[in-house]
Amino acid sequence: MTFGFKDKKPSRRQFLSGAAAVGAGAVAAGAARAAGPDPLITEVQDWASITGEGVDATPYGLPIKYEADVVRRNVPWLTADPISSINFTPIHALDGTITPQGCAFERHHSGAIEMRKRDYRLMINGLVDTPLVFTYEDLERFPRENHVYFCECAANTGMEWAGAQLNGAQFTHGMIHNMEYSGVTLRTLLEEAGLDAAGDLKDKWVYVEGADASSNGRSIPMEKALDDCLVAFKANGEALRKEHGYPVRLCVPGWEGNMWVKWLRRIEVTDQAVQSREETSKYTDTLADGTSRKWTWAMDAKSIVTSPSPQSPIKHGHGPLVITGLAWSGRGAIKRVDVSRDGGKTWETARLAAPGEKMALTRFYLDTEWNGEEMLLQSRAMDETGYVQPTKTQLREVRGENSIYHNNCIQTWWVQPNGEAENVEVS
Ligand SMILES: Nc1nc2c(c(=O)[nH]1)N[C@H]1C(S)=C(S)[C@@H](COP(=O)(O)O)O[C@H]1N2
Ligand SMILES: [Mo]
Repeated sequence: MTFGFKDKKPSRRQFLSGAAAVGAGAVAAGAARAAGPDPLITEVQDWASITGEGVDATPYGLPIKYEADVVRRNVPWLTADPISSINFTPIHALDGTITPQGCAFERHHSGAIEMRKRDYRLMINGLVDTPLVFTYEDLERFPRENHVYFCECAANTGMEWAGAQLNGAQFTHGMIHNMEYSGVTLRTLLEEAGLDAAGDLKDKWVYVEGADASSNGRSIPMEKALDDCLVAFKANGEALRKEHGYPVRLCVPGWEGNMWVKWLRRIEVTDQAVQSREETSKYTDTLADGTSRKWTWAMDAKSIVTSPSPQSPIKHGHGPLVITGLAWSGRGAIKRVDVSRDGGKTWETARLAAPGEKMALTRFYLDTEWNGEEMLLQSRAMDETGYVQPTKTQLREVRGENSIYHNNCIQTWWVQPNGEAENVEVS
């Protein structure tokens, strides 16, 4: 049985009461004051006249059709082909901190592959006492941990170096997601293989590699591998989606997304970095003098106002306004977020929805008033190391304009009197 509501066109009467409600909102804290009978209240609606769908209509639920625009989006001109490409999380439309897998950005170098759990093998080799191969079931028998971590592609905001470019938080800052992962620590698996053969662990590395055609491979210092890396097989409580590396991916908390190898197939203990393509010619920042920064793994503290923003304009009238956004740091927990409405001249400290957690997204709110004045909206994150998110000018002074990766500068949205917002740059 199918069941659908007719899309209701507002009657003239509704329109009038709706308009009156906007006026009332200006004085009465956003609550609509009754200005006449509202047919949505006084008339029996379709949804109260017939029954809804039964329990088995949707064995695995999808978002309601009215939210169909809250989806990942790609910018076709950025890459030559969608197989080796990226799309963006609709951060302008989400709230809280957890990213649903269904709209979490994807970055593939050779497309998202489909692998059965029974075909999954994970090899540990190199400088270990006993080279080992694990099946998926083997991994499930080690002690498990749960952690919420953000994963940010180093290229996030990379198009904005030269000037304001893409009009929406989804496109400027949407190469990020934040999920609760369940899995086994990399340390547990390395210790199972035994590290005596590696000798002094201080100068040792692990090389991690994916099973897809790109074999996306990265060298990770042993210290990080033994600290907090997680071999994950669940995200937000359910199996990883194929886009995110089903059945097993690596989480490298706080470090650039490229190191979070999906479809993880091999971990090799080595006595030097492999200097793979992904850690030399790619994911490296060229400075103004043509030299490159070496090993830029951690994602520096960053924040973004997700609403209001170009894709999330102010549609209500004057009066109460909730300004909200996200902050994160690859070097620890977020301690404070400030919001400016005048392009960085004055700042107000925002309310953190919950105390910042290490290497995870933090939601901030500024509960304020807006009466149609123009705003140059910015946010500025501070993390527990004392680091303060830089302005674009400060970042350019140090890094020049040849970079793509690791752009964590303060973003500006110009909010106009009609509530619409635009990506602009203030120096
Ligand atoms: N095997 C494999 N792992 C990979 C990639 C890939 O193409 N293949 N892309 C990397 C890059 S560049 C990023 S930013 C993250 C993106 O993870 P996501 O697709 O789950 O968002 O995965 C990383 N791991
Ligand atoms: Mo990436």
